[in-house]
Amino acid sequence: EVEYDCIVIGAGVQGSFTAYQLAKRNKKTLLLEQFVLPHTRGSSHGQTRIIRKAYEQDFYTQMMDECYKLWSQLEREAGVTLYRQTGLLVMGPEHSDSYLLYKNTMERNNVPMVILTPENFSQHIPNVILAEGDGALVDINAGVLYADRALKTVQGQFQKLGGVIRDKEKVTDITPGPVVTVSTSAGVYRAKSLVITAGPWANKLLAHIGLQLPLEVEKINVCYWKEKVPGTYDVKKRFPCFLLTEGEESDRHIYGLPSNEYPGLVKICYHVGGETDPDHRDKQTDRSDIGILQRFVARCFPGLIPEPAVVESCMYTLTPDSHFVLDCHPAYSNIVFGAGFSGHGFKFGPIIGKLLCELSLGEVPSYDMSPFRIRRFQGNTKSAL
Ligand code: PYC
Repeated sequence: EVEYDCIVIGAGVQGSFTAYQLAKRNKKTLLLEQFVLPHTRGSSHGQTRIIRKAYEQDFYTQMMDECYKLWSQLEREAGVTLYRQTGLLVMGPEHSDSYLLYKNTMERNNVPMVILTPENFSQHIPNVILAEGDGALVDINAGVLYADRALKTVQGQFQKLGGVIRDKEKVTDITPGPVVTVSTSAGVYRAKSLVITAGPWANKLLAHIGLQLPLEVEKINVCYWKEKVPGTYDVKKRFPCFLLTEGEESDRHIYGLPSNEYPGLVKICYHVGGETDPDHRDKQTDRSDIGILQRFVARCFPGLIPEPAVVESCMYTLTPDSHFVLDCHPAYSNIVFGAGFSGHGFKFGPIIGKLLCELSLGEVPSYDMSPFRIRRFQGNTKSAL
């Protein structure tokens, strides 16, 4: 007997939104999670993430249009606040390829923005030093997503729609076929289709169905920096999130969020970590980024103590080009997977959920999927972030 229309493996942000979308379409759905929920072992925990339309590629900017609407639909449905507008400050060498790609993509797609000049910068963004030669612009509607709350909300809505979540059940085997059988540490389940959204465990799961993707798992140090005067960089004062665009120097892979989750502490992180095995991540701690961050904070954020006050960790699963993987198994079209969100996938959760739901139902997806298909790995790749 087939008990479910669909089984989703992995209850992080992408799996939870996929399960929710399936339940909205009246599909009987089981969402499996290997750990007790909520947990901090994957890539969807923590209180905040950045939401933005500022991107180098049109396809991400365009997907975010609908995605903002889906976030606010979920807020209305559940009666909670998940997004707070702060703006996103983008800084980078004014004539560099990466900075110009952000600026041009935003202009081309009519993303509301303000371009700052070295003369008016400190009026708009007090207590930040703009590096010599850097351009600066603000993606006005960008802001903060309340990540833990968002995950809890979408899982709650899924359950309200009749969806079943089973946590603390590790998948031990997958048998493909017109009916897919999934064995876990606690039971055996059968469904017409399967979605795998296992974050850093993607390749461990995909091995059961004979697939391996070019993914690298990294452990990122999530650093919080103390304000000398509490409130200087606070979300309540609309201090923006920020990111530095790509460039020659190693300190370009930096991003930050205003003080919010921990009052008086600003999150500023380096977007590159050390390679890790998600099952042994506690053993591996690469702190070579901390010095880069300290020098950046000392130079550009005079209102912060240049020593991290709290360091947490988060896992990134990177593809060679930093673009997501959203695709079907080449031999079994009823097995779909989302992986390799490369440290920038959280904000896309609602639209990824919709796309994986469409793929698993055999429908034509709402967006051009060519940037996300696995066949691109057969050719050359280029970085996205
Ligand atoms: O995608 O905006 C983003 C982001 C910020 C930090 C990590 N990812």
